Parts: sequence; C-alpha cells; structure tokens
Amino acid sequence: MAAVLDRPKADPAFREDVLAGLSAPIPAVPARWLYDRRGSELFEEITRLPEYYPTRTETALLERISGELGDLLDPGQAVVEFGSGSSAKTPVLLRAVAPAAYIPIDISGDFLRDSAEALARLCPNLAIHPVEADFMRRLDLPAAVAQMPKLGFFPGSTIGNLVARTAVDLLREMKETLGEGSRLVIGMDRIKDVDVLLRAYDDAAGVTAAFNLNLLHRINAELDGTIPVDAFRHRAIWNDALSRIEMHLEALRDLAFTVDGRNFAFKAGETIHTENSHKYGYRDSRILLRAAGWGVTREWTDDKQWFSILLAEAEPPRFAP
Ligand code: AVI
Repeated sequence: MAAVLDRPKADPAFREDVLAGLSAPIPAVPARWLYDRRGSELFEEITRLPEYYPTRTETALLERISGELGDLLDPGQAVVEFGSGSSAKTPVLLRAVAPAAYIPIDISGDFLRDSAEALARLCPNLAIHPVEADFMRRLDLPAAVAQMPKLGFFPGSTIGNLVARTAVDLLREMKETLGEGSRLVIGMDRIKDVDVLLRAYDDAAGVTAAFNLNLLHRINAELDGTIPVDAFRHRAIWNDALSRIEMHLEALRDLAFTVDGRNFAFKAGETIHTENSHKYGYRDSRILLRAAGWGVTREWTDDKQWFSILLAEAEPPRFAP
C-alpha cells in the first residue's frame, strides 16, 4: 500500500503516449516526456558538457551580435520568449534590445515563476508578464503589451526537436500569437561533421545516456512499469536522409515487461525512438521559416558555422504566382 501511495501521480497524457508508443510498429515515445525533474536536471548538465557545443556556441554568438541586434531593433518592444527563459541567453538578448516588457511562456508554472523571479532581480526595471501555457498552441498575450511591437525569442535549437510538419505548425502559431509586423530571433543548429554531432549526443561521461534512460525509470515510477532498465542502452544515430540525430533506447537482449498492467516484448536490437534533433543547412532554415510565413532578414553564425541565429520578419499574406 505504501508503495502505491508513494508513486508519483501519472499524467494521463503520459500514460496514453507511452502505451500507444510502445505498441506502435516502430516504438517511439514523444521527447517531451524526457523532461521530468530528473530529466531537466540532466539536460542542464548536458548543456555544460565539453562535447555539447550548441549552448555555449549560441550564447557566445548572441553576445557577439548583441550590438548589431540592438541597432536593428527599436527599443520599447515586448519580447516574447517561447520557453521559460531560465538560460544565460535571455539577459543577453534583453540587454541588447532594451525592451519595454518581457513575456516568458512556459507550460511549467513552477519553472516559469522561478525563472521570472531570478530575472526580475537581474532587470529590476523591466515589466515581466509570465504566461503559463503550451506555446505549441496559439495563445493570447497579456493586454498590457497589446499595443507594443513584438519580438519573439526561440533560442536553443528547440525547433530542431520537431519534425518539419510540426515545426512549421509551431512557427505559424508563433506568427499568429505575435501578430502583424512582428519579428523573431531563433536559434537553429547547423549540419556539421557527423563525429562532432555523435559526440554531442553520446558524451564520454554518459550524461546523455542517463538523460535518455531516465525515461524508462520515469515509466517504471509513474506508470507501474517493470522495465529492466539495465537491459537497454542509449544509442545516438545520425539519420542523413532526414538530417537529424536520433536518440533511441536499444534492447540488449530479448526481454518482456509490463507497463500499467499491459505486456510488452522487445527482441535484442529493437529500439524505442525517444528524440529527434534536426540540423539545418543555410537554405533549409529559410524554407522552414518561409513555409510558416516568416522571411529571414539576417543570419549570423559562429566561426565554425556550427550554429545560426536568424532574425525573421512576419511576412504579410500576398499573392504569389
Ligand atoms: C532541447 N534540445 C534542443 C536538445 C537538443 O540538442 O536537441 C535536447 C538534447 N537531447 C540530447 N541532448 C540534448
């Protein structure tokens, strides 16, 4: 009885995604379930790994271009960040563009409040309006910023975790949320040497492996699972045709387990697909943004051309041949 009471309450959407995903012909669980408390801590650790170049490359690039960004963007805008803004990048952008207001949007209320409080200490004169919502859907911004020009901020190459169709849907929703005449600063990871990519997603210290395997621990804890976690290993694969790193959990032997009373069996070598991280070439990022109604006006990249920050403008609807 105590064990049942101690079990964290399962999110019904988590149960549904896991049961459907494990029964699918190509087993897969949506990547968003990697981020429970432990998963989020492990992701923070990943961002500090020597092999994981995106976070430090993007932050350094943002610092390098902050003067130019400040020249290109008028002060007094409302900066809308898609994600809670807990990273070091947010203060860099805010210092560069001197906004009148800052609106972080995140689905996790606790995370949102903590990062908004930390930011308020750093920028005491900035009006901060946190919005607890799923930014994958169109949403209404606070009335206080209705008349201000809007600048969206979507760093971290989070867009890369979505397949193209979903990425375009999200970018279109962002355009709707931000409105006519708005702009967007977005970070996108570039295609590069496969060894560099594989090391970034399969680090020597095994932090990414722990991040991926944590999903199985979470299923066991929250969905009454009996998955033998030690019988799975983390795999990072470069899928060249789809231009993405894929994370999988591979069964090391034939095995069987239950989740929420349902039976599952895996043969040695079979995998559960847990994440995609798409990488974009110069033209790819433009096509993706254009498909959602955003025109790229500037792009900056680091010396190695490993990571890009793009400035895009919401394009008015127009007839085209
Ligand atoms: C959050 N996202 C941009 C990370 C990425 O690089 O795709 C997630 C990640 N997965 C493994 N390492 C990092």
